[in-house]
Order: sequence, then C-alpha cells, then structure tokens
Amino acid sequence: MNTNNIDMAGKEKMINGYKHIPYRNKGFIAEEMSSRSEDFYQFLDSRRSVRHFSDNVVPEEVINNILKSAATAPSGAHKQPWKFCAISNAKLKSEIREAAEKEEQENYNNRMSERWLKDLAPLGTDTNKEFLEIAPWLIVVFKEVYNLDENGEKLTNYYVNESVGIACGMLISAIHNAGLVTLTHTPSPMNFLAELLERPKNERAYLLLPVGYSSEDAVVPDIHRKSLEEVIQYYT
Ligand code: IYR
Repeated sequence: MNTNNIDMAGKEKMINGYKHIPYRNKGFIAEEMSSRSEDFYQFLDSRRSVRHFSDNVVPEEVINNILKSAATAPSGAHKQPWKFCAISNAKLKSEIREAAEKEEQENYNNRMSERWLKDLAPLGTDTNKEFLEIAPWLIVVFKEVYNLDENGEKLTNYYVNESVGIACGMLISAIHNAGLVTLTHTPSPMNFLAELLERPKNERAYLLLPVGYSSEDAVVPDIHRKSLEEVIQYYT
C-alpha cells in the first residue's frame, strides 16, 4: 500500500436516475504535493514553441498516446466535440504546406495590419512554412460544431471552442511530455484543411500542430513569460 495516498472512496448511487460510481482521488501528503506541483510547473515552463524541425521519425504509437491524452479533456455536456487528424503522408503534407503558404502570403502581404506585423517581428515568422513538410507528423484538430441524431437532425454542441481549446492545451503538454516539440500554427482562413482531408460538414479546422524533434540548428526567440505577479492575483 502507498502510504502517501489519502483514500477517499465513496459508494455507488443514482442521481437524476443515472448511475454514479465511486471515484477515488488519490491525494498526496503535503511535501509530495508541493514537490510534484513545483516539478510540473518547471517542466511546463521548459516548453518553447519551435519553428525549426528535423525530419527524424516519430513512431505512430507515440502520436497515438499523445492524442489519447488530449482526448481525456473535459467538454461541454461530455460531448467531446473534437477530431484529431494525424498526418505523416508526404504528399498530403506537401499539399497542406502549399495551401497554407498561399494563405499566409495573402496574410502577410495584404490582410495583416502594420501593428500586427510589428508585433510578430520578434518571433521571426514569415510566409515560409517548410516545417509543414519537414516535421514527421502534422496534427490537425477539428471542432465538431454539431452532430447528427439518428434522424439526421442537427444537434449543436456546447462550449465547443472552450472544450477544444482545453483539449489542445492538454495535447501540447502531452507532446512536451513525450520529449517532442510543436508549434501552434493557425493559417487563416483554415478551410483548406477540411477540403484536403475530406472532413465531414460538421467539422471546422481549429488548430494545426507540426510535431517532431527540433533541428540541430533550431533557435527560439529570446522572449520571456510575464512575471507571476503580472498573471496571478490572490484573494485570500
Ligand atoms: N498565421 C500566421 C501569422 C501569425 C500570427 C500570430 I497572432 C502568431 O503568433 C504567429 C504567426 C503565421 O503562422 O505565420
């Protein structure tokens, strides 16, 4: 028996006529809770968005574990309104790169304001999206804006953006945990992804994540996170 675990088991019961089963929250003793939460913060703080990828292979099993982790996210009314597409097919990756670069050329040259371009300058982004071909995997996250019932009637989902956003946060953490890197890429508009991947009508592209190892010569911008005082306010 692990003496660090505080056992808090309940009993099965009915709520609104639906069965509820006991859930054991395995807590930790105070010191372990402190060290685990500190270690987890340090671990997440070591993540960086990376734009320079190597083409080293990543096993499909690892991608599968990462995606299963993301799919554990909470969602509005437990509708799980997401679909994760994992692409390693070279032809598809090239087609996605070509279509993304076409949109980005329009973005950088015509659609983005002077101020937006100035805000992006420190990040070193441009219209070249070669990482879309070089990274061994592309994960495209789709949100399901509705589902169809057995009669083909539309059933809208709840808090879709919040639910899928939370799943993406967990996805990014799972990628980092596997020792891989990624980049939250949002070519805009993203409709071309649903077309190229032949997705059903109820799905909209939400986020595109290249996944792999950073290249030998990868660099990241010398930028820093806000201080904890700037982002945390206590009311005790
Ligand atoms: N989608 C473009 C532009 C871009 C916009 C923001 I806000 C960023 O943080 C980074 C890039 C691109 O991917 O280059």
